[in-house]
This record gives sequence, structure tokens and C-alpha cells, in this order.
Amino acid sequence: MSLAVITRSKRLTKTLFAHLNLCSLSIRWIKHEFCTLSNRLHSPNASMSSPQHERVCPDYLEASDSNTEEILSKDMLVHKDFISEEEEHHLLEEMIPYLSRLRYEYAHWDNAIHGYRETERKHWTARNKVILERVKQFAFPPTVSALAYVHILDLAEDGYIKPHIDAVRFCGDTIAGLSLLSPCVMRLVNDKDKMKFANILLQPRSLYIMKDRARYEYTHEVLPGHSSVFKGQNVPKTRRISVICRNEPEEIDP
Ligand SMILES: O=C(O)CCC(=O)C(=O)O
Repeated sequence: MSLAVITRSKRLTKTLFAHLNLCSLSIRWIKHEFCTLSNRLHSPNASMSSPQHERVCPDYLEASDSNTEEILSKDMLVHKDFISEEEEHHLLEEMIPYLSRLRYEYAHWDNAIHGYRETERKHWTARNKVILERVKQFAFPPTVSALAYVHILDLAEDGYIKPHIDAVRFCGDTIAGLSLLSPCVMRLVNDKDKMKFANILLQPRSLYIMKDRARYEYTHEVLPGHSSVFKGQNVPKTRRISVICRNEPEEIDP
């Protein structure tokens, strides 16, 4: 073979290898693009997997920061329309005649509640007992005993509840409240860092379950009508009655 032929075939071989290399790169690129596309198709959030996108903030919760949002989406639960309008009517029908005999209290500035009347009830009509059993079964695990007395709190239209944490002497780790008659805003504020807080929208007939960190590390309050705002919208608070079930307090060593 002449030298010219050998040189030409060497050049050809080089060109061929260069093409093959390019082809293999292209195949790798196509494979990569295909995998990325397929990942996206199978998991739409794969490309935005920050913790914020993985967690969905409940619509009743408006938190000052993501840490508060994370804690309260777990420990402050609200179940909208937990009872029907008919069931709300039956509960009110049983409670209102007794409450109407009491006067709303507007006592001292240091009282936790302003414009309220309250009572506790152990015995209920058969159909209301069924409702309250449903609340207790839903809120407390089977091993936990609910207090026999249910707390009834009637807040006047101009009534509100100031920030407080329920005494551990009187109730355990869970507070379950049916919120009746009027919407309102409950605010939870971190007891150690007042800049961390959340507003909770309580619609009539909803059930809230405040437990664990929400119950012990945050104060709770019900805002007066004039400052009842949730996500920028005024919440028209009028008279509101809550029916609150609590569990037995933990035993405290003497
Ligand atoms: O009315 C409510 O839902 C909460 C009442 C309350 O804060 C309390 O009794 O300690």
C-alpha cells in the first residue's frame, strides 16, 4: 500500500471515530433528557422538592413563619362542618335556656375572658350525647379518658378571650372544641417567642383539636370582633358558643 493511501485511511478512521464519539455523546444527552422528562412526568414536584412544597398548609391556618406552620399543622387541627346545622340546632336548644339565666361577665381587666357566661354539663339529651361521644372518640385515643363534664362557653358579640395556656392541673394534653353560631379567629402565640404566632379560622360547626405543642407551648385567645381578620379578610364575629371537651390531667406528684 502506498504511503498516500495509508495516510488517507488513517484520516478517515480518525473522522469516523470523531463521529462515533459525537454520536455517543448525543445518545447520552438524549438518554439524560429522557430520564429528566420521565422523572418530571412521574413526580410533578420532583424539581421543587423544598420542604415548603412538600407540606401543604391547611386553609384554616395563617402562620407567621414556616416553623410555626409546621408545628401547628400537626398539633392544631380544625375539622370544618364536623356537625350538621341540625346537630348544632339541637345542641343550642339544650344549652341556651340554661345560659340565658346567667349574666354576661365583664369583670376585672385581669380576667382571661371578657363578655362571657359559662357552665359545665355532665348529662345531655340522648341525641346530643351521641354528638359529644363522636367528638370524644375523634379527639382522644381509646386509652385516654375524657373529663365527664363538658365546658360550655358563651361569648357575647363584644366578648373575647385573652391569651392564656390552660392550667395543667385541670386538663391533659388535648382540648377539643366545637365552635358554634359565629365564625371567629383564634390566635396561638408561642409563649417563648411572641413573634411566632398563627391565626386559626374557626367556622361555625367546626371542631378544633389543640394538642401537645399547640396546647403547652402556645397561648390561645379568641380575638374581639374588631380585630378578627384572617388572611386579610374581616371575620364578622357575633355571639359564639363553644362546647369544649378535655381529657383527664396527668397525675402531678405531690
Ligand atoms: O372558646 C374556646 O374555644 C376556647 C375556650 C378557652 O380558651 C378556655 O376555656 O380556656
